[in-house]
Amino acid sequence: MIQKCNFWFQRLNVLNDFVTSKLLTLSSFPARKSFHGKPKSFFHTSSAMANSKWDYVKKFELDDTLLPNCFAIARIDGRGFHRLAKKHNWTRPNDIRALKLMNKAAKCVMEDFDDAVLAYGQSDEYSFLFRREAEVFQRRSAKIITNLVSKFSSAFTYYWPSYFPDVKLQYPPSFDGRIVLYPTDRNLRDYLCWRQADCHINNLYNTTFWALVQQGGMTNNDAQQRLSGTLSGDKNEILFSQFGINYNSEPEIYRKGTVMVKKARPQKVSRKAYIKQKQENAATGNADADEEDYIMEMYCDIIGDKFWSDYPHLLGNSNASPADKSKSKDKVDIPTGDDKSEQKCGQ
Ligand SMILES: Nc1nc2c(ncn2[C@@H]2O[C@H](COP(=O)(O)OP(=O)(O)OP(=O)(O)O)[C@@H](O)[C@H]2O)c(=O)[nH]1
Ligand SMILES: [Mg+2]
Repeated sequence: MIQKCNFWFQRLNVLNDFVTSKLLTLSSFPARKSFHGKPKSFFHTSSAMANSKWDYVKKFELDDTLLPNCFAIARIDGRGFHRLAKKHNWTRPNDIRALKLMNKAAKCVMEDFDDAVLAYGQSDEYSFLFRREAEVFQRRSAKIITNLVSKFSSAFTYYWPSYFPDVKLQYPPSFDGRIVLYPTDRNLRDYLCWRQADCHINNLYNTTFWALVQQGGMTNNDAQQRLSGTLSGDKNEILFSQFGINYNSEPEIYRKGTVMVKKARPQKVSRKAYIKQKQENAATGNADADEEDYIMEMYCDIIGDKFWSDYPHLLGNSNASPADKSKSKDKVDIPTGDDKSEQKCGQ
């Protein structure tokens, strides 16, 4: 009996597949698409039943929704860029082509993610700030970071020939990525201070180290010994007295890293309409000037207060409650406590 049932189920499945494929080839038949974009079966039979039997596996997936009302920083970092730099003969300690390529990839990410309002990059890393109210991918952490890191990697590879026209890319580069939440303005600003201070410390060390090696003729080991235990004043002094280099005159992109800021949209224009307009401008004609305006690229200090008072829209309003933004349709009168009639209603 069971064997007979199985036999007929199999027949029905074959018939189902046949009818579905035939109907989908007829242009007059509206193709039914499932959520995932695959054609749905015409009949629901054992395969659907079997699927529901295995549905429980979805329960193993963990919820990774980012907490509401927090800033989210997505940071990417080049994997093994020490090797990538060596393999492609990047100039030491800074290769402007590599830094500009990183900036180009970061700009692609900024264009792709409306909610990324600021980015900060140095060396082989970039941090992207998502505003508190970001709703991208329903704030699903893995979905955001995987899409972001894959966009960054593909842009880095795609635009490589524009920045290294004479250097063939030897192998596909990759990046890691993570998202960290910051609940307060101060926490967020301290995170960015940490990254910019890191840029300063590394760049001062590397500039002095490579001056000792390239211009001073020292071995790597000797240069390392020479710098061991030195403070930043000592390194400035070595650069100036031995090599005539004033560290403060070094290019700002090396000393401070790159900051990208999305311009505040004009009041009264919805975020969606603003972005759409900017994208249309970029696609038609006046792209360069407009795009530059839309995402500003700067090499400036982000540790002090000036940057934050120049661009207050980056932090938004930390006291705004999501409840304030709910649609007025859903508004209900909430008893205030001193309203006697409301209290009566509640009795
Ligand atoms: N020559 C040169 N090297 C660079 C430049 N930018 C980044 N790098 C290299 O990239 C490295 C970045 O540091 P890390 O991220 O700590 O090192 P990594 O090799 O990428 O290692 P993981 O991130 O742990 O995979 C630097 O140490 C440099 O070797 C550049 O402009 N010129
Ligand atoms: Mg790295």
